[in-house]
Amino acid sequence: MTRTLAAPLAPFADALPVPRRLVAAQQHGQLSVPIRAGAHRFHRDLPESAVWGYDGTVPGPTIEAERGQAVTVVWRNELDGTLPVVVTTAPKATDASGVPVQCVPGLSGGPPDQDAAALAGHTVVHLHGGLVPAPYDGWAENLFAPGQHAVFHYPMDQRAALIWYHDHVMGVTRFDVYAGLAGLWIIRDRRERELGLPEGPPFEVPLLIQDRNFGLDESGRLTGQLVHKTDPEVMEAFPPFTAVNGKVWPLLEVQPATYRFRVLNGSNARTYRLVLLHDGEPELHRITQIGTDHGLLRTPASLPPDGLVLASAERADLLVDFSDLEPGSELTLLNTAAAPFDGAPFPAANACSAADPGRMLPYPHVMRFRVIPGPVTRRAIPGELATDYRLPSPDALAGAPRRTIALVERELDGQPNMLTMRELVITGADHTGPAVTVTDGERTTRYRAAAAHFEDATTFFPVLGQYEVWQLINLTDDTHPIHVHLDPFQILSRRPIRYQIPDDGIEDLAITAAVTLERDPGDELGHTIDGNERGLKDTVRVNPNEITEIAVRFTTYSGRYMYHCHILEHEDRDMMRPFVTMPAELMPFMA
Ligand SMILES: [Cu+2]
Repeated sequence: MTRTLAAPLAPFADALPVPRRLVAAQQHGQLSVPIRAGAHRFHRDLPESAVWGYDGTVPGPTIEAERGQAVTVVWRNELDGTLPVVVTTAPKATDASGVPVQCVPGLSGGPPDQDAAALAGHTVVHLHGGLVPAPYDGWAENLFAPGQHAVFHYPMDQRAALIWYHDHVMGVTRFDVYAGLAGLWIIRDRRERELGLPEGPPFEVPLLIQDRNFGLDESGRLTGQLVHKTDPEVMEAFPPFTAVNGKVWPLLEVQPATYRFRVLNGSNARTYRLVLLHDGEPELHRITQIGTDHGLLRTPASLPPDGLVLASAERADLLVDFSDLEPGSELTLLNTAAAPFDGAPFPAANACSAADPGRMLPYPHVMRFRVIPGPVTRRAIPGELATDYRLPSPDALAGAPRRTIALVERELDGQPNMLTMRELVITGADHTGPAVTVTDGERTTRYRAAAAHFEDATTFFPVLGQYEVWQLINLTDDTHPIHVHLDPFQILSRRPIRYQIPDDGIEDLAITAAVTLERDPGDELGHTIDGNERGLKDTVRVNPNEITEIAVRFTTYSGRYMYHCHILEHEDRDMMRPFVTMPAELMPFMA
């Protein structure tokens, strides 16, 4: 296996673009965003790519809102033509030289998917991380066609955070987001301003990270054509080129100052583990994490020693100190996470040698920072950040409803495996059919599957105002970022498990598995909750050989929402389920 692949594009050649800011207060909270086909250049040496974008741009404009000031957006679908992405499954997983086909540009002999080529621009917009009434949450089946529009009201009655908006169409979210339909949304509030955090340019910079692949012409030159390529063994797309704010491997000139980076992994499937290198050595001490998915942590957190892990849809609010660096100093942000990500450790000290085409990480580059002359401004980091939340006490959770979800992989003949979920309910000893058993010391709990597919009947009816504990059991070999719409949650625990699944044990509802709360002998994961995860989250990584428990409380809005894996290829292949939040007074009347 080749250890390195020559990059067909020069790294760190383009300046990092910053998406246009759309400040809601300047428009009296009334925004109108056209959704359009456009052209976008992902790298100075690439021809323009046809894209779909909010306002025709990739990424869309960054919408900035104030807590407590509602924003209305008219999302106007002006898409014309068909999906500007060539979708293909290559006939083989590796090329003649043994390199995974997903690491190289072009179609690798795969036929263009004709159904994808025929997709017209039906869309629906989801504000990920938004505390939003159900009619405006972007239900995956409530589409608006080209020429139609949707008027969505966002109360913005939630704490300051970096959230984001993106397409959420049933079955094709992976193509629509890949075509460009994603943008950032920042909510600001008084607490952040009290802390004197950088706000706006030049010291607050959003970084939206997404991997992309492109076509090749007959002479082997890169075209700008966006290509979504999978292979017979890997159903997720792991494109080789990392774009930040729409540029492949960009460069940002920084003053010798403290910067605030608002980071989002907006990739379809790839998880990043980010390491900052200076002269070949990791310098993670320059980075302090102050916020996560739903805003400020209680106290600043160091990054985990291996680097900052962000799965699809996870966010990080970072302060990075460049103040001691001489002009001309260069620091490089690298990714050390191979794909598909399974949580396996990789020491930051080895980041220089993280390239691994065999594990679909041909180019670890993400971006580079170059220090330019300027006033030295170093910002003290407050010791206390948020004071408005705490982990629910054991008392508060004692009577909480518990819900159990198994993440499973179903093998299918002649097509890639399907990653789905099973909602499990406790069953009595008299239940004789297939069951999932979970053994914790002396106690064994038996479950049967109550739902397997998105369109199966709803089984989750959380009551507003009441804490619930959701238990996610991972019976697959990969890490899944599970996203719950509406209110944020907190991670309670990650516990190692070993399990056995008999042959053909994963059927629709006839699912059989024996889970034991013990470490598997081959398991090298820490199953820790990192300091930077001890905040308000809306997406949690559930690692292999692990049960992850979260505490969630829906507070404000009743209605039909979704939870799902945020690997878009999984979400589109049915790793998504509904839930309905209800006011307590209505529960006695539910049939
Ligand atoms: Cu998944």
